Amino acid sequence: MPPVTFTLQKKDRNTGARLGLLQTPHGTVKTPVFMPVGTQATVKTMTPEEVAEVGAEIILANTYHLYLRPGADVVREAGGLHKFMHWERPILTDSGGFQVFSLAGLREISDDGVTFRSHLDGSTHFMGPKESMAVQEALGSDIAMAFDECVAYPAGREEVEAGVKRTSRWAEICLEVHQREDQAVFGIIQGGVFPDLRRRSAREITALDFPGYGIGGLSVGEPKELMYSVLDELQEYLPENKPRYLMGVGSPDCLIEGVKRGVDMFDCVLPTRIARNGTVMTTYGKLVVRNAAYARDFRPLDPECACYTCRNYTRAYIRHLLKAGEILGLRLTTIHNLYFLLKLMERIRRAIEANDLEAMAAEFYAKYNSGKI
Ligand code: PRF
Ligand code: ZN
Repeated sequence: MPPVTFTLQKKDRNTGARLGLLQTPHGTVKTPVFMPVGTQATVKTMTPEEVAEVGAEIILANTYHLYLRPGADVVREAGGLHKFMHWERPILTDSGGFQVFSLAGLREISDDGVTFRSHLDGSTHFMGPKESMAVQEALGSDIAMAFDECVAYPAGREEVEAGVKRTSRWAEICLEVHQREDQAVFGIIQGGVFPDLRRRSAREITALDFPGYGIGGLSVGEPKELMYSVLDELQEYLPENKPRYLMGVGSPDCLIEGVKRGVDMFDCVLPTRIARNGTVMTTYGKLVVRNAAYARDFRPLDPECACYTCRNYTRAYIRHLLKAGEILGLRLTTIHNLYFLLKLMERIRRAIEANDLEAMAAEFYAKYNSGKI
């Protein structure tokens, strides 16, 4: 048996939405799924028990960060990432491709990989497909991502085409060198917003027959409508029986619109990052709980939320914690935001099951965009 299998359970009648099960060596994940980000082997501010408690079934960690610190060998010696961080559920690791390419000015790309400077101490490193696979094997994630080149937006056709070529070549190398039988490798499709390059990337990557496919190079600054049209166009080039993972996307509207266009997996720092800036997502839209307006607001963050934070604390108290620089404030907003997004995914899955996704989405948007916080 391959280490990771995807079972398509249901297709929505009216949209491209799908319901599925992703089976991994560390358990089964219901899709569509949102993966909280644990870049440095921790979902910032939360214990793994709390991450599970808010409903997460799988988390993401980053090869780039863990390679630099504490180092792949430390994690291997610990018995792998699951043991190291005390999270025994599924883990997906991103390959480092995106993170390394995000280091503007600190990198140099060749056909073999990327030479880059550490954001920690300025030391020089090289990472290509072989190195990325070796690190991800040491980490022991359930799903490793192929090493790709994510071209920034906007970019010219030539640059995007070069990225597609490298991404295809690197994908082959990733498969050639990958050894671990308890770890799956997902390919990544690039191609920017050029329909023919997307099609070419999809053809070349799917020809390699990965057990799942990342859709990279989106949500990098392009208008949302452009991202949606790329997703629309990609659908016919992606095999139905493999999971599709839209990388780095996690705002409520993009989750809903991505699911409608056949996406099964998402990850994003958004819920956890904005939480630490004092912004929370609620049924009635975003709320900046740091604002003075909430100093005497003794309601929960979201009166319709059943998370630990909303069951026990008020906006006024959380604002006070954030203003006072108290760590608990960051924990409480993070718990709420993750619970909120994971509940949204649960609602989406239930709606697909009931052939009711469009109505559910309309109802969600009507409240979320109402401004009646
Ligand atoms: N490639 C990889 N990781 C990613 C991306 C990508 O293109 C993105 C783009 N949104 C986020 N994370 N490997
Ligand atoms: Zn809540």
